[in-house]
Amino acid sequence: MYTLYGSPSTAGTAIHWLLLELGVPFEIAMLDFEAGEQKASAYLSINPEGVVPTLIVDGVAVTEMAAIAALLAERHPDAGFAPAVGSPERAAYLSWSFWLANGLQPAFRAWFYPQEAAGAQNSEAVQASARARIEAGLARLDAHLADRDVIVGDRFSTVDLLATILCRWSRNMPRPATDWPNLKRYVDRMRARDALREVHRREGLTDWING
Ligand SMILES: N[C@@H](CCC(=O)N[C@@H](CS)C(=O)NCC(=O)O)C(=O)O
Repeated sequence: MYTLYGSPSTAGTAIHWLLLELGVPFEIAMLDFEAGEQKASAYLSINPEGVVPTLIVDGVAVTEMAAIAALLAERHPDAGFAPAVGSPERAAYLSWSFWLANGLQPAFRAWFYPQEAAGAQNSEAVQASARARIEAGLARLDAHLADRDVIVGDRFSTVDLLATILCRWSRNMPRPATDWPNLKRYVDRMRARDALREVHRREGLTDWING
């Protein structure tokens, strides 16, 4: 039994979606961001950054969305959500996972929390730079997907899950991911997945999922 600490429409949604894809038993603790529950000392003791997601695995708190996704894929190899260690696709899997977590995701953090980088007075400049980084990242994904259905190899992996969630975060931006034609087709394929539709239902998210 896993316990996921999340909050609707956040990085926690990615792990919620993955748990549904895997069909494993889990319970979920939804934190109230309005009430600041993610910064309360009880939660900081399991996630010192005060962010979601955190997944409790065998009594141990695991943090970082991409790390949790890779760990779950590893713990449930029959699902085939990560290429096996030593397989030809493993390098691409690691590179894309780290790039999404370390390259693209921080740009979204800057877009949604622009005051963090240089104070509220510089939010506009931070958002402008975040937007440029996000659009460059989306263009890179779009080019990669020109002749492919998924990002790594020929089957769905946790890289697709991370990429799809980041694409979703762009939905209200000046240029959302669905503005790029290959990404639009890709996101539409992901939006047809039962577990992604189910996580929207469970988290009460009504926008984006139907295009
Ligand atoms: N690097 C972290 C970032 C997670 C993150 O930024 N989560 C956001 C929601 S998408 C959050 O918890 N924000 C609340 C806050 O910063 O107070 C991860 O990948 O898990």
